[in-house]
Amino acid sequence: MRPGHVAWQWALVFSCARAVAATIDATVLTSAGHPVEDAAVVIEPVAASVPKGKRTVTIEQRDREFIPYVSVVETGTMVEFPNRDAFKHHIYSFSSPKIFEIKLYAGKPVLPVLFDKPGEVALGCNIHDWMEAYVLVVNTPYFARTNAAGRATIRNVPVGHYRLRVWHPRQSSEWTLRDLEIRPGSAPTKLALVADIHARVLKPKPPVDSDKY
Ligand SMILES: [Cu+2]
Repeated sequence: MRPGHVAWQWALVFSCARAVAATIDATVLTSAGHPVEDAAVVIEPVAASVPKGKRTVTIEQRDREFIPYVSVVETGTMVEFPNRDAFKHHIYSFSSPKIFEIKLYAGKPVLPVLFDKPGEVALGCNIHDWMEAYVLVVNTPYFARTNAAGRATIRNVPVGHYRLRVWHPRQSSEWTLRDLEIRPGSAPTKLALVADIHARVLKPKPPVDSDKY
């Protein structure tokens, strides 16, 4: 095939993708109007299945905390848990979508953990009681996590019918749900989403002692 032909094909694919996909610009607020950080904004197709991406994401153990506090991953994602501290962690989950533990380890565990079922997974550490983090496993590649201003941007969402969900570890009620229709267009779809969510409360941790606990 001539090189010029290939270039033309790619140009066509690119322009089509631009025409039939949209950007969602969501802001999550409490009912009192405060921005919510670390909320998952998830857009699930109602009917069509979407091609699965193969990804690996990282949840660090640093300064005796999990970073980040909330991760959103597509079903089938591998998660690595590198320990950046100078002492050991022993992390676990008892949540049914993914029950596992990585016993006392330093550095990077040999194998990443496969999150192969959708649902909510709470992480803890046997050594450090205050360590907590959450993994939300979803059947869609269209999601984002809100920043400190409560904003999350999801790009390249194809035109179609979706269910939009907002989730947070400290929500008072069930998922916030809304139907969403994505139409062709270049301007971002702006959504203001109000959810019954309490801000994260950092659990107190003792100073590092001589045993590097
Ligand atoms: Cu720990």
